Order: sequence, then structure tokens, then C-alpha cells
Amino acid sequence: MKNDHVARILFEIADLLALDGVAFKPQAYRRAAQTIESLGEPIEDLVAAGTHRDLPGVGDAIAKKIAEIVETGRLGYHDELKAKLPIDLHALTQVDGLGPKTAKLLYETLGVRDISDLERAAREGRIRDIKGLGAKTEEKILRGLSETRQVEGRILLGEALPLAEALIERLSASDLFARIEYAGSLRRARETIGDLDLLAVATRAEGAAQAAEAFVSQPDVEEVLAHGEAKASVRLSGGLQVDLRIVPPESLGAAMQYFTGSQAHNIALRKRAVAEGWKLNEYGLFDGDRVLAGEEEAAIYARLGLQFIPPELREDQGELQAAESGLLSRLVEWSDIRGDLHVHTDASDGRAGLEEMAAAAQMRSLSYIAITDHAKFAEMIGGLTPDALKRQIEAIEELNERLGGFHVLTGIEANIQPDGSLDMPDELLSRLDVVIAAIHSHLRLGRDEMTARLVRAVEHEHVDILAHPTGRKIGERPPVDADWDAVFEVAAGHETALEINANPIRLDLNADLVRRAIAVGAKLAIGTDAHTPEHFDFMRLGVLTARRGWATKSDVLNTEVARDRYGRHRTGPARPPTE
Ligand code: DGT
Ligand code: CA
Ligand code: CA
Repeated sequence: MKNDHVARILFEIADLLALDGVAFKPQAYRRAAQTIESLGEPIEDLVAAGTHRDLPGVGDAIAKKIAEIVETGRLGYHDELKAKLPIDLHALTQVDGLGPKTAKLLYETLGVRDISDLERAAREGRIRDIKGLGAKTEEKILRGLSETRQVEGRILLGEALPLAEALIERLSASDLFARIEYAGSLRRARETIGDLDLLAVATRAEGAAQAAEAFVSQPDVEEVLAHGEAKASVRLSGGLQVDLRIVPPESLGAAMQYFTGSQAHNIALRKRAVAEGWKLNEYGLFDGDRVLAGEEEAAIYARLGLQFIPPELREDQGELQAAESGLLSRLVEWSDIRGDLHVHTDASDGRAGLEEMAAAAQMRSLSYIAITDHAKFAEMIGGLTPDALKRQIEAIEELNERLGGFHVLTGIEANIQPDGSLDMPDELLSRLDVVIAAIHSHLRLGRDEMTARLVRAVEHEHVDILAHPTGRKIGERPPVDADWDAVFEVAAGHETALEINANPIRLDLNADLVRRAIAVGAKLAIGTDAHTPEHFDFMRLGVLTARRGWATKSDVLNTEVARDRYGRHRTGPARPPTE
């Protein structure tokens, strides 16, 4: 985690220099910070080998500073700059709507040094009176603060899931554990995770203490928060807290149920048990002393007269009523997904070529992808020119001839302009199999204007998918403001699918909006927005989000065979077309 620390200091230097009116230098620091932030290996290894000097954007002066941070944890130059402006610039500028200039102004006028100062000032209405800021800024800061607070101390689902799986795999390698499972918000697939809840069964009945001991002595445990006979809690070096409980096999199902939550779901479920004169807790479902269920989680739901409720639905949002009436449908599953309709290549801002992306998708058992690069129109930079797009279409046709049992659809990610029109001529759009439309700028239009803009885009005869509809980035950027139910209804009427963008920081639509889209009959398209081959793995996060939004297989466009622009089936070997 040193990389983050180094990057953070360099970013802060960039901001501090920019505030001082220094030219060029801020850009250099920012570039170096970005390089280190996205580095795949520990910066201290590079410094040790001296190779950090070869990193893009890192010149001699910055290289020396990086070494100083790695060796001492701080940087004299940074401290000097900070002495002039002693505020937590990094934390403050994480708040949406608050840039370095405003942060400086707030320090000079109100003495705001950190987030809690900022919160107090905004709450007390002191920001609106500052010249150059006003009530709108104050409101924006308050909104940004609640957004930031929501994810403070939590990590993204897309980060937690691989971490938990690696942890479980490592622990399972010892012969101390017969079973290890994750529960809690991770099992419910919430978009952010507070802490990890693990449940385990020890191999031997008397082996719990030894298993707990193995858990707390893992190499990446930074701090042991609690350590008992059958229970332990640690903080990993990345900051994530992990709780482990070791339970006897006969109550594993009950513990899974209890510790998966949510608390609201558990309370509603316990009420049902109590209504029968029974008792439900983490040890089992009991009628007096008689055990009705406990070893198997599913048996608890069955015994309570309910269909099995998938963890993703356990939020007390009507799932108990549905399960009681037998109305819970099978939710969409990862294995139902046949294709990915949102993929970039190095022709725009992706990192890999067409063939490499196709091969990576094929390796992941997909039978088709749509290439949807940005095009170079209007404001989009780094996109394809019309000529480059034509060449890409030809390259895709040629590739399809060679690919056995896999199909690449042609496509584009068009930009929705403020008035709702697309930045691309219809003539070009009509030649493509898949047209994705998305907003990338002017995110702060008023609600009515934004709604009209999105409605016009989903009405467009060539648009197949509205990508990352709300534009939110978890903990970074709030969703745009629109009348979503109105947008979804028009989308349903025009057979335009709404994307669940599977990128871990987006998950956009979120689960709540997914459910509302389905309610009005709109289709969903789960797209990874892959910019590298590895990004295809995000698909699973999109599927989990779809499930949290109660989506079934038939709600999701890319569970179907691929269709080209004439509606002809194009598919791989998974299930050939029957016509
Ligand atoms: P998180 O960690 O904030 O992302 O959310 P959860 O849902 O994982 O919450 P956590 O870790 O505090 O507890 C895990 C589950 O255990 C929770 O969803 C329900 C259950 N649980 C924990 N404490 C209580 C409690 O005091 N009462 C009840 N009914 N359930 C609890
Ligand atoms: Ca938890
Ligand atoms: Ca917990």
C-alpha cells in the first residue's frame, strides 16, 4: 500500500503548486502520481532496484523525491509546501464539488482544515456567504459530503470479492478447516463492503482454537483486534477488517443465515419464527429444545414456509412476501451470460487490440462481443475517425471469417450531447450492429433538461443501449439527476436496453434502479466496458448487481444469442440458432 501513499503526496504537491500559480510543474507531479497509482508492483521494489527512474513521467527530481518518501515515509519538500497551507487538501478535494481553489478559499475565510471543519461550516450555512461561492456551492458540498461519507471506511465489492476468495483459498490450504464461507454484505453483493464476515467449520471438533490461531497469524494481518477460542477479528495490511467465527457443523446453516443478514431481513424472518412459537438464532431454528433446522441454511427457509431467498435479495424489500407466495423467480446467473456488448480496443482508449480482446472473451466462454470504441466527434478525444471506424469494421469482418464459433459485432459508443442528439451521423450508426449511447459531459443539467436529454437518446432509432445511465462513480461522483422511471418507460417502449455497467466503481444502473427498470418492462444489458482483457472479469459484478435488482435471465439482453443490425442471429457454439 506504499504506492497509494506516494501517489497521494505527489498529487497533493501538484495541487499545492497549482494553487501557488506555478506553471507546468503541477502537471509533471500529477503524471508521476498517476503512474504510481496504477502501478502493478510495490514502488519500494522499484526504488530498491533503482528502476523507478524509468517510469513514464518520472524525471530525476521526482525520482529522488519518491525515494525519500519510500525511505522515510515523508518528504521535506511536501512539508515545506504544506506549511504554507496546513490543510488536509487530499481529503477535502475528494469531496465532490470541492476543488483545491475552493479548499484554499475556505481555509482563508473560515479556517476550514479538514472534513469535519468543512461539514460544520456547510451545515451552519457559513459557506453561502463567501464571495464567489454561494448557496449552490454549499448545497453541492453537502451533497458531496454525504456521498463521501457513504463509502468512508468501506471498500468496493469488486475489491472485496477477490480479496475474500484469496483469503479463503489460503486458509483452506491448511488442513485445519473443513469449510470456510463468506457471509455478510459481501454475500449479499452490496456495492461496498464494510468488513468481511467469514464462517468456518474446523476439521476436528477440538480444532477450533488452532484454526483461529492460524487465522490471526497470517502474513498480511496487521493488527489482531480480537482473538478467542472460536472467534477472531483482524485488520489486514490494506485496512480491511475480517471477522472469523468457527462454528460446529450442525449450526453452519443457521450461522450463514444469521451473519449474511441483512439485519432488517433477519428481524422480519425471526418474526415469522416467533409467530409459529419457535426461536431463530445463529445456532438454529428451534421448537423449544427440538432442532428444526440448523445444518443447512435452505432448510431454515423451507421450515418457515418460504422459497429459498437468494442472499442478494435479503434486504427486507418484499422478498419474504414474494417467497411466501412462491413468486420468487430464478435470478439471472453468471453462466447465463453469452456475450458482452460494451468493449473497447486500443483504437480508442482501450489497452489491447481487437484480436486480443476477442480471444480473451472467448477464453472466458463468451460467444460474442460488440466492439464499442469511442469515435472522434465533437468533444470526444482519442476516438476513432470515420476512416478508422471503417477500417475497424473491415478488420472485424475479416476476423469473423477466421474465428470459429465466436462472433464479433461492430459497434460504437456514441456521445449524447446536451440536447440529447448524438455526436455521430445516422448514416454511420446505421452501418453498425450495436450502438451504445452515453453521456460523458454536461453532467450537471437540471432534472427536466437531463430527463429530456436521456429520453431523446433512448428514442433514437439506432440506439440499442444506454450505457452507464446515471454516470455515478461510487464514492467519487454522484449520479446525474433525472426522472429515471420516465426514462425507463421510454426505453422499454423503444426496445432500448439499459446498461448495468459492471465496472466496480460504476455498477450503474445500481440495484435499486435495476428493479425499477424491470418494473416498467425495460431490458437490461450487462456490459463490462472492458478496456483491457482482464476487465472481462467484471461481468460477474454486473450479474450480482442485476440479481440484487431482482433480474431474471429474460430481463437481460446479453443472455440471448447475438443479433447483427439486421436482426440475424450471430452466435457461437454455446447454443446454435434453431432457425
Ligand atoms: P457491512 O459489514 O457494513 O458491509 O454490512 P454487514 O451486513 O456485513 O454487517 P455486519 O458485518 O455488521 O454484520 C454481518 C451480519 O450479521 C449482518 O448483516 C446481520 C448480522 N448481525 C450482526 N450484528 C447483528 C445484530 O446485532 N443483530 C442482528 N439481528 N443481526 C446482526
Ligand atoms: Ca460485514
Ligand atoms: Ca462484521
